[in-house]
Amino acid sequence: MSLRMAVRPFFANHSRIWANYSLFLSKQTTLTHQISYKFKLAEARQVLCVCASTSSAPRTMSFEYPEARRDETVVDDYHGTLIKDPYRWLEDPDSNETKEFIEAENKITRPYLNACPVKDDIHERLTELWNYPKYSCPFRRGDRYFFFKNTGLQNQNVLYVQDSLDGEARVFLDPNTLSEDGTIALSGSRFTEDGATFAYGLSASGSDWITIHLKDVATGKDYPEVLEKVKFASMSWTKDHKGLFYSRYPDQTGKTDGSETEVNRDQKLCFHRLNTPQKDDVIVVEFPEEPLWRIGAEVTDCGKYLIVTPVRDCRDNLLFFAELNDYNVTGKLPLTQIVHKFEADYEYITNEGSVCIFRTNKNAPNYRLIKIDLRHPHEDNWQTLIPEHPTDVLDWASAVDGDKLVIHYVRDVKSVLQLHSAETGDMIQTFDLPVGSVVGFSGKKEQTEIFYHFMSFLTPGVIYHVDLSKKPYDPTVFREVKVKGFDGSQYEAKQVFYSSKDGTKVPMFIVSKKDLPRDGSNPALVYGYGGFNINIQPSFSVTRVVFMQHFNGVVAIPNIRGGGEYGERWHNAGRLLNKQNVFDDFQAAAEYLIAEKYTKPSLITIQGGSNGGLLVAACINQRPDLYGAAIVQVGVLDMLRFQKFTIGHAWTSDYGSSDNETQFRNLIKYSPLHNIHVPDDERPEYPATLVLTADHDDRVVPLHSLKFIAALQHAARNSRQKRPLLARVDTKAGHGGGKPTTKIIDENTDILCFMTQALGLKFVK
Ligand code: X98
Repeated sequence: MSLRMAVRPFFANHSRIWANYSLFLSKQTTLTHQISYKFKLAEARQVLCVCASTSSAPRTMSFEYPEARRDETVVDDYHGTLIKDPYRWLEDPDSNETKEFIEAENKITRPYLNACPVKDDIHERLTELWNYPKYSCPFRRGDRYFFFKNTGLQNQNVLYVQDSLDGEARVFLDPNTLSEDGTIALSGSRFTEDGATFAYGLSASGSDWITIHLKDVATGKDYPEVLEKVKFASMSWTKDHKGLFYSRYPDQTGKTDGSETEVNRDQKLCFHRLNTPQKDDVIVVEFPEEPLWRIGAEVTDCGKYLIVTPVRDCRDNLLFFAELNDYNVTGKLPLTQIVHKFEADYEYITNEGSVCIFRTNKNAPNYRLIKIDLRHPHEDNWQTLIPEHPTDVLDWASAVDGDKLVIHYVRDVKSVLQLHSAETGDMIQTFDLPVGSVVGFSGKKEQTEIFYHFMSFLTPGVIYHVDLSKKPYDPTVFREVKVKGFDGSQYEAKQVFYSSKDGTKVPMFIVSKKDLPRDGSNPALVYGYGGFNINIQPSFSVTRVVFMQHFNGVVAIPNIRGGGEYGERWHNAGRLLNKQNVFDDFQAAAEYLIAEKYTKPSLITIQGGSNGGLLVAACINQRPDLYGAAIVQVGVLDMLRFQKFTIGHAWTSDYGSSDNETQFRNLIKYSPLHNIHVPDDERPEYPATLVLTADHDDRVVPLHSLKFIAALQHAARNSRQKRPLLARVDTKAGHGGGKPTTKIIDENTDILCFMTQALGLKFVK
């Protein structure tokens, strides 16, 4: 699985999109929060905060922050600098003290959100608009077609099967039947090439842990075995359709339900034979000297090789292959190493005989396709098939119709889709697209048709079909979804390029109703991510529609550095010692919106999740004057200790690590937890801030949010801070992937209510 798939399930507003639509970009593998300590409530200073009515005149409401115990004795020595960590105790998710802190936080947040006078209107409108059918691209496996559909408000998408494209669709797998509350989700799946067997991952409560189940497609019955301890898994079937390569972690003591914080180490690549117990599985690849590596693997299209791609962090992989002479795999596979250094990405696309096509950014920051002959794999023999484009990023490639490749480029953040020859690399044709994103694709080398799924800010979804057996290759609309109550013609989406602090031009999408006044009176929601080579392309979001339609809101999405919008250079310009550029770009976006009179500081909400949560939290520390409200979702907020929990160690490729002195000196400058100020005469108060996390977030463990809110509220307590600083801690939920629709709607209702309350917004019916 590629990393760019892996992160996608997070995004609050994008999570459904990726869950619904992006399952097929990478051959169906899923794409894309003791009472020894006392709450001294009586001692806590009363905080006055703004509570909105349906008019824009604010009302006030008072509440008290829980006082979290500060343990001043916890002090770490980082290269000679002593740093206190008074809320270290919040790192234990199981202690009563932590549980009581969470309860106390929810206890002040819930009444504040529930007091929003238009809460029911917001919830009702979100629910109404959400209730439209969502489809994935259909895809053929064996003699059957499959597709995912959500009728509108179903908690989880349902997988359907049909004998032909216009045949009757029957439910194949309905995850909604697996739990009462929709908290069991499908997470990763793979059919055998003949379509006879379906391997599928199930995750509970939003955790990254999955169990793999195997279903006989003809009968719909599951095989008896269940594969456990699986996380960050590649799944790839042998071409006899009986053996599955997958990665798993060793048994570990303690919980593995996603509420634990232990580092994930010692992943192994295993081989499972269908209809046998997991205990008989064999380890085929392991790197015992490298406990933090994850091991990706893919059986080649011809079935003769296994491509093995170990990853140390969140960029660059090594490259090995093994010959699969027969599929009687009984132990370690003899590997031939092709790439010896972590210095670039290599992603297998397809092969003909021993010649494989890879997508790589080696000597090509915008990516290129290369051919490697496994008989002579030395780099000197590699050939470029499609050279790096000077401006467009080669985002993904997929083999279709025998000798062709569908290539997805990102050009100035918009999708470009092309058909190329796999022999020569030459372009055959471009599939014209409006401004927007290709969010799903299906097609195979042995098939003569493709489907692709287009989406944009104002287009909920169009699926196109192209028959490659007939020239000209004209796309036809296979399916188009409409959202009742949403008329795209009343809105406009544009892209601007603004100057950041150092003069860098940064693209930004701005979406709003047409003809909004440009007098600084509109509320604005500015969303950013800025990391890990990830692109934030246009997508349809019901929550944003509600904000635009009922609050006359302006949605702004700056494509700040750290992302992959302009390839590896854009990523490099926003990582490690360059991370401050990411925050500068985001701040410059807000300044642009103010200068251009879209909005004003007191009406700006900034929002981001995960790495984007870090972004938002760093920005409220650095420029509290620039924003009225901040939504910090599942953020990485303790930059000195993130590497010590679950998969955090993998993020050092973007953040560096406090273990390294130079990197420590950089991290301490922006780490949200370590840069909180007491608002006083010189330092402005914080924007109203809502910090969101969940009990089964094992990607960014909740302790980040808990320590941050405790420290923020401590700073506010004896200060001129008036605006609310609150935390919302969800249960039976994780980083975002697989979140049931009811929970997504509830969360987005709370976010819009928080903004309404904190900024004194008016809901226009
Ligand atoms: C990760 O941490 C990616 C973690 N991750 C993997 C691999 N597979 C995954 C599958 C599902 C979910 C996460 C996965 O590393 C994997 C497996 C084998 C080989 C290679 C990869 N990411 C970062 C993240 O979530 C951003 C990019 C993906 N962050 C949260 C960064 C900061 C906050």
